[in-house]
Amino acid sequence: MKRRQFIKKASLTGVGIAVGSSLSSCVENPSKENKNEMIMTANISKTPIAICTWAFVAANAKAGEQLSKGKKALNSAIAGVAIEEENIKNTTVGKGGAPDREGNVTLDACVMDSNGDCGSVICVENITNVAALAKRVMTETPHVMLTGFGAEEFAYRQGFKKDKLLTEDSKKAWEEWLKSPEYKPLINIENHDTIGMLCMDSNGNIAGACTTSGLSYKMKGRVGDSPIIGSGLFIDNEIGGAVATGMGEEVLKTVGSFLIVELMRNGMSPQKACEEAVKRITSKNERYKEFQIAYIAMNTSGDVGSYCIHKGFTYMKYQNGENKNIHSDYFVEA
Ligand code: SD4
Repeated sequence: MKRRQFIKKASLTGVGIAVGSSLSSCVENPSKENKNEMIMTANISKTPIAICTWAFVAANAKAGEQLSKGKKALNSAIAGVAIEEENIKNTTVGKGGAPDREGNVTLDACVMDSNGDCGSVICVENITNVAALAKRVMTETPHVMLTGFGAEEFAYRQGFKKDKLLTEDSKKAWEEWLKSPEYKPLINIENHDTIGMLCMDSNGNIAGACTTSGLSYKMKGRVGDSPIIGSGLFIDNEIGGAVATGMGEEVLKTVGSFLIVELMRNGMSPQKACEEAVKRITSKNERYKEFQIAYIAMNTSGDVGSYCIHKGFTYMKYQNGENKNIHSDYFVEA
């Protein structure tokens, strides 16, 4: 099979909404959980950066605003992605997310902090802010992952409110799908809205969050890459971080985000590392024409890169008070 490769240069499209541009060097009070980190990084002052998958202008602006106020990277990322978790128009994240084939909305999320700690929740029903819940798993339990009912019960014990995630619109769309329920676990551009976010705070620390309702009309119990540390998200504060969106099964097979961080460790730029991770998939799976995968990455110098299989993926970058939507380079034109 002949493969044609079209690589386009990234271009900037319009500047998004303005957010607080004055960069504060102040940091949050050190708590028990971040004391060591604060001591290690006390003298470093960096320009905060937030990047996220897709054109989530408000979510990235929120993270940028938090970072500019001196908030830590992880809390800023969680505040940013919460905007999409609560956005009922987004049909692949949080409340309003498309359900599985049986009509249950089940959410997946993970977070990773600059000190290497992480938390994850899988297949959670009735809770909107699952990235915040993943952080509680990280800080309030001896574990990394909680699934299903266990995660939901833990959420209530932590004070999270029970919410109805299936909205009228997503119920109607599911009922429409049920009329001819052909299930193709393929993912296209319209079906993509998972938010993965990486933040670098004014201490130069990197953390991230990834949150999704997964594939629309997935099999009951299906889990993709998004809550899996190393696949949907990975951070190494000495190197950088990466997040993924797209066909989770393929990201899982290549442990995509971990791969990108390791490639950066070996000297690649974020851009080259994202390209290599996408090519690892396209060189092994002829069906890449039928699904989309996109990665974004950032290193400790604040360099950012992105690459995807199909033209059409964009990402947000906040820096110095500007919140831009950027077209990613891609592997194939269509
Ligand atoms: C998944 N990676 O569950 C997610 C889907 C996604 O935008 O990214 N949708 O496989």
